[in-house]
Amino acid sequence: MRLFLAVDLPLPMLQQVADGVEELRKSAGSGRQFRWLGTDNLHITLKFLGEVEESQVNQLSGCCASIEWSGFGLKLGGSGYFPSVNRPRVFWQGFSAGIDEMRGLLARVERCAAGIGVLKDSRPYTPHLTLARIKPSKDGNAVAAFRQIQKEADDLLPVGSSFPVTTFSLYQSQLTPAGAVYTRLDTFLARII
Ligand code: 2AM
Repeated sequence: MRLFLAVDLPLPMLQQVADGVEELRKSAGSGRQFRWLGTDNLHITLKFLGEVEESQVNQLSGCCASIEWSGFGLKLGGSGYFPSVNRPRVFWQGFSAGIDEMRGLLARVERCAAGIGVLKDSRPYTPHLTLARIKPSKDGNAVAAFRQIQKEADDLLPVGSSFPVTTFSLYQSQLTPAGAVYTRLDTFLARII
């Protein structure tokens, strides 16, 4: 099974982000290059696990449930592109507070999951909310358009809004011709909220 761990936005905040994304979808025009994500696919990935044997899912869940962590706040920040505005593949909204706490939570997950063969990511973790995936293009004018979308996003999205993180979830990702379908399999609560 293809699995990942993610933190979800509380519903009112998710709706605000989704409303902003809807405006950006319109503003990007026919949006040939941007594939905007809908509310069902907006989440903050904590760790992409990839293919995990079905027999290991219970162990993985047990491990995530056993982690001792305290709830914390995340504050939405500005938007940006991975890997860069010149070669963008992902358009995201970042965070201006709570990043170290997300990293701390990931470190705890990785410490526990190492016992069942889940490897640590070698790249530093940058928490983000993917808003759109971008098809590569050779259009020389695209960079200006990407910058413009970013500027608009920072006006349309709830930048500066905070919300509490008190749970994270284990998701299954199924790749279908119509796009990825994510199904929540389990949810893990902070010990101290
Ligand atoms: P994202 O956090 O930028 O959205 C499920 O596929 C989730 O895991 C996605 O939200 C995705 O990126 C994240 N992810 C991280 N690494 C991935 C990889 N190598 N392949 C697929 N998804 C990955």
